[in-house]
Amino acid sequence: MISVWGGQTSRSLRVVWLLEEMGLSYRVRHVDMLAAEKDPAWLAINPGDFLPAIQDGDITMVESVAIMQYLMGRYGPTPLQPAPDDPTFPPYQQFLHMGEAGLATLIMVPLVSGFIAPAAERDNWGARWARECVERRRLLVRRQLANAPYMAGDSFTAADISVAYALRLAANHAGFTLTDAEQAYLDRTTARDGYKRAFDRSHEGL
Ligand SMILES: N[C@@H](CCC(=O)N[C@@H](CS)C(=O)NCC(=O)O)C(=O)O
Repeated sequence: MISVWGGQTSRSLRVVWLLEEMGLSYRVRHVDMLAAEKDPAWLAINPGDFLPAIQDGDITMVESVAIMQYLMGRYGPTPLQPAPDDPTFPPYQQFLHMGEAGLATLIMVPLVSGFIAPAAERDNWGARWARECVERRRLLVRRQLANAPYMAGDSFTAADISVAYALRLAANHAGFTLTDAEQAYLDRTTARDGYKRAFDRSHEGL
């Protein structure tokens, strides 16, 4: 069985959401990132100490988007991933990666600066720069939403799992204000049964 090492609001939600959408069996192993003493079993999985990670038989992987690509490749085909010759593949691929590399990674900077940094370091140039980058990059999301309900076009794909997670992180944990179109998109994607099950499984036993 696939094990997902994660936390309630961590990027493991992306992986669990994908697993739910694909109807695959898995178990969640919670990691307390704030624990004074790290669980040696967790550090053996990811000595870099960041979430999520998965184990699937002999395979251990980190990086949420790479994990999603692995799961779709290994257990697909799935409508969550258009074929490379499909016209929706280029926007799919772009937004799948933009959700993490272009958005969530940058969102983390104002997030940790605003909520974790010592008070004197909260308002800093790097955090302001990262926030402005995110604001500009969201223009690409909004341009897409002006033309289609989902990042790849008319159908929900893994690119939406990636981008919706980033918007949720921005709005719920980093003080960004979503536009009406972004909020409607977030509502639309997170209204899916797959998301609701993923959210519940991610919080189970806590
Ligand atoms: N690019 C990575 C980012 C992983 C990441 O930053 N995870 C956060 C939780 S959502 C974390 O564990 N942060 C703690 C740290 O990096 O020390 C991915 O998509 O999996």
